[in-house]
Amino acid sequence: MDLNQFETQYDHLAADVPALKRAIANKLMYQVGKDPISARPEDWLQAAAYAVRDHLVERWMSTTRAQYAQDVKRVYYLSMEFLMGRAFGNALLATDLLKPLKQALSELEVDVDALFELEPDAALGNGGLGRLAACFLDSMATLGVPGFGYGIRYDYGMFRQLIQDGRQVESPDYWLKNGNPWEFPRPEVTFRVRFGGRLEEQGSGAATVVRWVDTEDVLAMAYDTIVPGYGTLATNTLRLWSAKATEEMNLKAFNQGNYFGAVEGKNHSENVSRVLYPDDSTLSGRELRLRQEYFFVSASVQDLVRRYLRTHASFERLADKVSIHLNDTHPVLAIPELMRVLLDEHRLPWVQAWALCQKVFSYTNHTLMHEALETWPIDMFGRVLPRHLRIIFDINAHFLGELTRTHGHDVELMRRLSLIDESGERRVRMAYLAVVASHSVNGVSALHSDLMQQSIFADFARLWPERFNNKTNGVTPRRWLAHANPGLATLLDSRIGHGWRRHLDELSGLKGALELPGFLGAFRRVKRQNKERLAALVARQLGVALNPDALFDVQVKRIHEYKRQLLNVLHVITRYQRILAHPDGNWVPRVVVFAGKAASAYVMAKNVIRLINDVARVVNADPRVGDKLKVVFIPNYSVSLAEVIIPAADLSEQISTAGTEASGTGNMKFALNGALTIGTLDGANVEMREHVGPDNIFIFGHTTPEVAELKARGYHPREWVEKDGELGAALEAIRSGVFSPGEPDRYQAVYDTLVNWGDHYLLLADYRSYVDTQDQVDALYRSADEWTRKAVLNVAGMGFFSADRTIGEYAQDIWRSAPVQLPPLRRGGTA
Ligand code: B1H
Repeated sequence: MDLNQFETQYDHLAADVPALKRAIANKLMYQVGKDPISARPEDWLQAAAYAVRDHLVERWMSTTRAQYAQDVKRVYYLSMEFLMGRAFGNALLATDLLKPLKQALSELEVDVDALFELEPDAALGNGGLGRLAACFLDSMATLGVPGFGYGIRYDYGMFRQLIQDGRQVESPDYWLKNGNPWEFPRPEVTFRVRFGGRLEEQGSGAATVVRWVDTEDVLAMAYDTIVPGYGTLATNTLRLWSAKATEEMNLKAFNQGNYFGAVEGKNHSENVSRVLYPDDSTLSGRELRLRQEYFFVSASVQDLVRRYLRTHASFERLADKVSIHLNDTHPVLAIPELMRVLLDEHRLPWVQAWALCQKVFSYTNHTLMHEALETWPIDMFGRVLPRHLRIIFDINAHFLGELTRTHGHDVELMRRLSLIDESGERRVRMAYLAVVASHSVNGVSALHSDLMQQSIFADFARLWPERFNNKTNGVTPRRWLAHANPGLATLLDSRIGHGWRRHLDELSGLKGALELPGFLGAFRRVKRQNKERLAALVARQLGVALNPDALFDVQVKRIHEYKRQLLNVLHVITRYQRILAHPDGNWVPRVVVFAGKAASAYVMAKNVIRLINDVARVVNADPRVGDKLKVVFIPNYSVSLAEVIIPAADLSEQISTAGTEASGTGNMKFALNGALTIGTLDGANVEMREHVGPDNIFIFGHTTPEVAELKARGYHPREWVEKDGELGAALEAIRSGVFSPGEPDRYQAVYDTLVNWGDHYLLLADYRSYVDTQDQVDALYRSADEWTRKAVLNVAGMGFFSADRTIGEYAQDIWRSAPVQLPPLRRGGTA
């Protein structure tokens, strides 16, 4: 059909209240198929979501058309995780439909706020890495970068955390049970992904042709979600792959008359997209995980090559039109997969295929922790992906050959740099493959990028210094300020205008507002309302009453030893013991909030959760304590919960051992919402100190070089206990069962980890400095205006930490991609 004629055929959507009411009523009737008499709130939610989604579709079509017309360079962001959270609020922000939609729904007699709370989070990620991918999608769209997210449409996302008798219990997150109104299933976009089988070789030498045969195949089917930009027509696409059994799979067993066998086999092959691995910063090393990684990168590479070939006759311009970004090593199989497609399917010579790869790929490292670095045993790898193992061996041979030419026959150097670790069971080093194949390798904060070049990639950084760079993380101000903190957003609008949503640097204008009459008070009132909102949630969920005037001290993130929730607990216990010693002291009332999930197999992390809950139970029930101290563990930390907790925080706990947290992004979200940080000089905290000023952040503890020195000297935790009476008393309370009177030795292992087994993360060495710094926090909180001034200066200094800044740097330095050109957005939505 002729486009111009088509344009006259469909409804160009109006954004006024009557139009929205009509649209919702129509969706409820014709799409959800419900009579308003019997419609449940879930049905209204779906109807409203469809009505709003329609407003994004037109933008989506015009962006896609413009991308083709302008033959833009596309950026493919490959990630095992996209922690998107809820879509509705974000879509309303992008379309500017929040107000009329609320009006329309209330005229339809639907409770709007309850409706929003019904939407499940898209929790297709663990923590920071997955949420960063989501913030990056938002910024790519907002900046007009032609970006595609590629990942897995897990049937089960991050598990739901229940707390039973103080302990974490996992329950499956079947987030799709009511359907997902935000996705477009694309059954016609389906690719075959092959596993197993064997190799057949024909010919010899350079003319060898390798055929990969007798494979077991799975189909990858696409589901698309619109990613709207803010304040622009530009939209992007998140394409997630779901596994479907092949036709053969169904037919084979069916023809053998084995109906149940057929269905079982189908289930088995579809397992590959069943569930997200709930490990954060650890490698599980299971075969299904390797299959997941290959499944989604194979489909993605096939899809992007097909898209490229639609408008190009040869691969000559591939690197001008395609960037593939690897979000950590999880998608690194995209490298041998692209090689396979170019070599085996398009018969490119090795040298040309490899040159293309090196121009197309770039890689971000997110952790230096040994237990997270992916390596796969050769035998498992060869069984699942024989062709790719062969390609990796060939890449290694070329690489080591080149190394010999430039550095002579240095066996030790070759052993260190080889893509295959031969020190024990032979394993493929995925991070090394990423470095060798990419033109850019970046870390996620200045400190982390330096450490990365001094530690895990030291040899490579000497070899190819120009490849390594830093891109300090950022967060999207749309979700983490405009959406999560409407009170502060409104206050900012009145003082510095609306521009900060797209130009976060404009927050620096707040410095000028500091002296204006009434500003500090207004800022405090917003914080107070956010604290009341959180207190209401805690009362509802935990039955604990919080005093909104207390200092809200918050640590929310994955539970991990390196993040040191236990150090926080030690401070809480010390505070408790001090209160008991001086019950009539002039205490600054404090509420200590924890939330976070532990990997299901991480015993120590689960112990920490239980300890927090035990401490909370004892402290909260102690009549001598009252409002002076309350401790809560809020179950099931998630994006939507973070949106309520973070705006309510006075104090943000960012207390990892220096040198262990690659960046952190929660740290940025808290400061952006007016919390002060207590933290170590770790990850992006270092740069936050520079941007908010050293007087406006509480820094404590050993620095990275000091940590190294302490360890080199020989760290003896016992010595630190012996010289600090308060520390000894806190530890003794844990050991002797003060918080587990029914089972006094419940926390013996926790105690031993710290005192007898080496205290790997130096909690005891940082304890005194931490507790003394907490005393300074109290002192400052007593002067409300001084505290608020510093809180405002934190907000004012957060401009740098916008994901827009980060993505601008990626686009310019790494991807060399230009924005798509589109007409400006008119209010009301379309071009
Ligand atoms: C981060 C991970 C991670 N780093 C393995 N590494 C995973 C590693 O499923 N796995 O196997 C999952 C996740 N996640 C985080 O990335 C860092 O710890 C944070 O400091 C950083 O802010 C975040 C984003 O860069």
